Amino acid sequence: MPDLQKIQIFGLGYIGLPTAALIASRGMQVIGIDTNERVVKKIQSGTVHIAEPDLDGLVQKVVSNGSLTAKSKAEAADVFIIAVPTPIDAENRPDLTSVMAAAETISGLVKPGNLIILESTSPIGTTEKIANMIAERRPDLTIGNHGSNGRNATEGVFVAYCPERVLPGRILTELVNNDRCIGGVTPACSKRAQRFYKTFVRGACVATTARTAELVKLTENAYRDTNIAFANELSLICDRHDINVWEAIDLANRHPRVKILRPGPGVGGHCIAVDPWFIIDSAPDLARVMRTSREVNNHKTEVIIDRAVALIDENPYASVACCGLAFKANVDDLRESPAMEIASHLVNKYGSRIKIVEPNLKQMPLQFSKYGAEFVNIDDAVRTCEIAIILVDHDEFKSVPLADRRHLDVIDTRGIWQDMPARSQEYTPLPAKPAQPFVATLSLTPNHLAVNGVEHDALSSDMLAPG
Ligand code: SAJ
Repeated sequence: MPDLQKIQIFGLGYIGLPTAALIASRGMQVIGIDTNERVVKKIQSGTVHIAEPDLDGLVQKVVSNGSLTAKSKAEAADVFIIAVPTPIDAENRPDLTSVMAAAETISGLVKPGNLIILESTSPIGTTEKIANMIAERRPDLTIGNHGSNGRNATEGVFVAYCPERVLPGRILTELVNNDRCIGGVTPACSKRAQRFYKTFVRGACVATTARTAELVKLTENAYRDTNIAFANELSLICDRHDINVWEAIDLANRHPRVKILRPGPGVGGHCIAVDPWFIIDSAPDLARVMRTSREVNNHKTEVIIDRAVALIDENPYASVACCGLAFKANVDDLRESPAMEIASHLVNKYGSRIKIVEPNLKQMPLQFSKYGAEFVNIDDAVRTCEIAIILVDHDEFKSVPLADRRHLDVIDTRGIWQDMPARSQEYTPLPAKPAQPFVATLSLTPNHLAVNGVEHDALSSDMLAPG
């Protein structure tokens, strides 16, 4: 495709770098732009600054064959992709500084026929904002269509939103195989962007409007956040009633239309813990479930901190292993990680009593060593500690044999060591609030079950069999 040969990607992070490497591996010339000099140097040397399966080998290959180059300064290209961070500020409002800075740079370089794609998670209306900015800065260009004048028509500039939806840990596979949702600011923009994505995406590339695509991206993550909040809320309710939440969820999930997610120490990562705020900010009076879900998930982290503090205070001579810092299993990403928040709290309070285990990092964050915490591997942690707090379900933790950890008092926020003896079960039941008593009169005969006089179907031996 001669008009889409030189691709420039702004932002070489968790999405930009894998995308750049993948496109480069398909024979296009790719330039990656990053404002961080250290990142640029690292990629120039063919190495990577993030842990993601198979990314190191791919980057090494495309840098050494010259198809991917990392730079600090942008230049002309056929396609510009913006994959820079869109954080939230202290009031949970989207901060578009990096996106608009990239758009500003592009507005100085763009030529007729070029395609500009926003991939960063963004509030509704951002892609149109970029198109408007380019139209303002460059009155010589039309947006999303052809200029007039018949045979001498000049092509316009095409602007589209195409969110990434890849799962960290599976990025290179999902970049190719996931369906993409492509929202142009005009139908011609969607078409041009579709044509581009089809050169390296095997999934369907479905066209829509820019605003719809922006909302779809946010919706996917808000949906997941809400479902995790349900699991986290359920875990607290189970604790109050002294019911094993993992067992309750496994049993409920045997219903063909129920699929409860896993509770944990809260929700982390740069996406799910952040994106719902973009919707809430856009419609604060309407987004009630989404806001509550965010609050429930954040509250779960505080509950775990309180439980850990109570257990450590009860055992004043115990050493404590904080197992995991990443925001989820088998990645090295600490962004918005509830495990980091919990470990930081415990390190600040208990200093050298805390041992940090994070198999995906070569060293622990500096702030931990300042307080005397030690960085150890999981084997040393279970051997030398009396308490373990499981914060992340890394494979390395799951495979510790029961015999090696039987002596530990455990708070297992991920439910990975459910075979522990009863004394170190995950949850200390929460104090119960006075509740309305529920009184049921049961009468059960081999073929009849009646609750408060209402007859139910006969119980079969299948229904009573253990799971
Ligand atoms: N988590 C739970 N319980 C669960 C599932 C997840 O507590 O049952 C927690 C994880 O431990 C983690 C957080 O949620 O702290 C998020 O992890 P995740 O694996 O659900 O998602 P991310 O943040 O790695 O990636 C998400 C994905 N979005 C959806 O699944 C809807 C991914 O497809 C997106 O591309 C990505 O956000 C993104 O970049 O937006």
